[in-house]
Amino acid sequence: MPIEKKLQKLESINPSEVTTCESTQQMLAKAKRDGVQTAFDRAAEMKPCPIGEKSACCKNCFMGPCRLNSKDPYAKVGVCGATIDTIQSRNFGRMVATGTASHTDHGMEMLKLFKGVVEGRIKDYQIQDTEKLLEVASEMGIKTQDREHMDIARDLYQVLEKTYTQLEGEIPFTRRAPAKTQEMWRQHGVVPRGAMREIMEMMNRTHMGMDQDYSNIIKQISRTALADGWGGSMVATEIGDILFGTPKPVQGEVNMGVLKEDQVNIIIHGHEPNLFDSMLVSVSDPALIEKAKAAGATGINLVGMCCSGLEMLSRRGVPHAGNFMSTEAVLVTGAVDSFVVDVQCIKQGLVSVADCYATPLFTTNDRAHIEGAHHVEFHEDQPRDCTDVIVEMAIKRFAGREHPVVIPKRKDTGVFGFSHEYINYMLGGTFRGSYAPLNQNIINGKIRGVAGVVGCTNVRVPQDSAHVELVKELIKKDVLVVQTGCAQIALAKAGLSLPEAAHLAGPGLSEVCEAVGMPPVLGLGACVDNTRILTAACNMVAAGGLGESIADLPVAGAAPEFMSEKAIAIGQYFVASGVYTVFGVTFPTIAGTKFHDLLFDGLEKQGMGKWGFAVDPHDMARMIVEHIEKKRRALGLDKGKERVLVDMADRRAAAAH
Ligand code: NFS
Repeated sequence: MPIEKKLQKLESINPSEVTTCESTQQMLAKAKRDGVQTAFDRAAEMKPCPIGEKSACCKNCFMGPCRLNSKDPYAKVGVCGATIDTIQSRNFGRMVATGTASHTDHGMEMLKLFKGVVEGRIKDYQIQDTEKLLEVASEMGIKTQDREHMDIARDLYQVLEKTYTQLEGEIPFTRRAPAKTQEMWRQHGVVPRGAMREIMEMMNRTHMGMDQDYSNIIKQISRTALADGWGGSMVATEIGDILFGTPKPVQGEVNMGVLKEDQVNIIIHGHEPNLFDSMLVSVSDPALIEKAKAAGATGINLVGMCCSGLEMLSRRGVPHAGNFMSTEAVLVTGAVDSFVVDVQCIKQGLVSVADCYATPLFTTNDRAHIEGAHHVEFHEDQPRDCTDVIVEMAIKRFAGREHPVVIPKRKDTGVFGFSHEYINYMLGGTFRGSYAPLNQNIINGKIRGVAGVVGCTNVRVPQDSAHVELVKELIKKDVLVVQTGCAQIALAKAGLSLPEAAHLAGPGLSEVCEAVGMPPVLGLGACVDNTRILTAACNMVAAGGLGESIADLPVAGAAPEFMSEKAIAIGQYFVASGVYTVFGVTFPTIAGTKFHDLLFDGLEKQGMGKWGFAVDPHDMARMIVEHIEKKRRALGLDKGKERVLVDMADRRAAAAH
């Protein structure tokens, strides 16, 4: 479609008001000149429905939909008699079921690939991290001594398959949690069986006429979410590490300035590392590089976006062009010669933007076609049948580039790839990997606690602003920040993913960062890698001195710009695991209702974590710091100064002798 035909009557958005990402601002201004519409324009025209926003609408049967939109949420009930608490909890449960389905389905695809590799059917991928294979296998009770790696891997497959299919009992990774956390789960009957079973039951219990007591529905909500965090997502991370390598710190470049005018630019956006890994092979093929040169390019430039990009930024240092709210804007550069997607977080609006700049948009996964996109299906047993075609099409588009190319200059550097294994090594040293030094620094108060700041960016918040403000505030208060997902790119663009950013932290945290040579903000990978935070929390409990369960730790989580149902599932598995979790933007319950109070208070009384909500990142930081201090007091750490503890300097001095 010619650009002139594109929307004439755009609601006038001011780029600097809707995003703090300079490159995105520049591209939105260009999009306006080009007459191209993006999600930012559509959001200005689309007011969120206030009833749906608060989950006060039930459309689970056709006697309705029923809207409980009176001032007093208890003034009305649905046609069947469903109360506001039933309606909100059912809606919340379905969001958690959907988010869990997304992560567990992704994890299952990784496991299917692993199966193909260990059975020898898939030849293009190998086990790249045998150390991790052995670790996870022995953790799962599989004998590893004097055995072939492939035999061990086959047994591991059998065990991990239960994450999905187990009809009774407890899924394998739940035994990773501290004993006291597991006990608390058992007491509430929320230890998950296989994810398929839990999602199925969640959907059934939210059907008309089923579970109609919010205090019972919440149990299935927690159980389903735990099947995500300690199930599907954890499998995706662990199998990803075994097949593609466990991340170690690597320097990488982020922002739109990673695109190159004189090269064939290919962007990969989505979630599954297999597609990206095979694309890396294709773009390194000398024959294809030759073809690109024959077309006048100096080379082929492969770049990631969103979680796919984070998988490869953390593992291989592949450049990253931006997060969720920049995916349309990057096409406006005119520099993208192929835009390739697989699953999740892919806006349908990308098709028309790509169309405006004659960029071919490829869908590659049978689970996610988009009307109007080119579908070239990716199969793991013949990956290059897909990836080579994409490279060839990109070269063709480069040769015939018909739009002027405008690439924002901004490019930032950061250090990424802090797996929980590496944190162990980094803080504990080569021969004595341990979380003890982290715990010691928390106990002595140099680090007050740890906060996970994660999740999406959302058009309803000036892009990146809440992430950056919140993280700056937290590190200033000596809270170590760990990150995953799109949040991580927001901070990398702000320059906080470098060890040099240590001076922005409070005196205690900056001292530790300088001693270790680490940034005050540690990027742990994609969104499924939130499970690295769970595992790190388990290690902190195991290292001692910070209580017996995850709920005892001085830690908290936040998703200040969330937008997806996956984020709700993640939030709930953190809460059910014992973590105070604060969301921004909006929250799908009505304050003052019984279900809302259960999420924001009652669950903590049951030994879990609880939800928090604040729009302003400074409020959010204050709530998190208060919570961390509350946990420190409960652990008796407020008297910390009198204790004699070994700090990093002492450890170094001791090591030198
Ligand atoms: Ni996670 Fe949000 Fe999507 Fe990744 Fe980005 S938007 S919930 S961070 S790409 S999943």
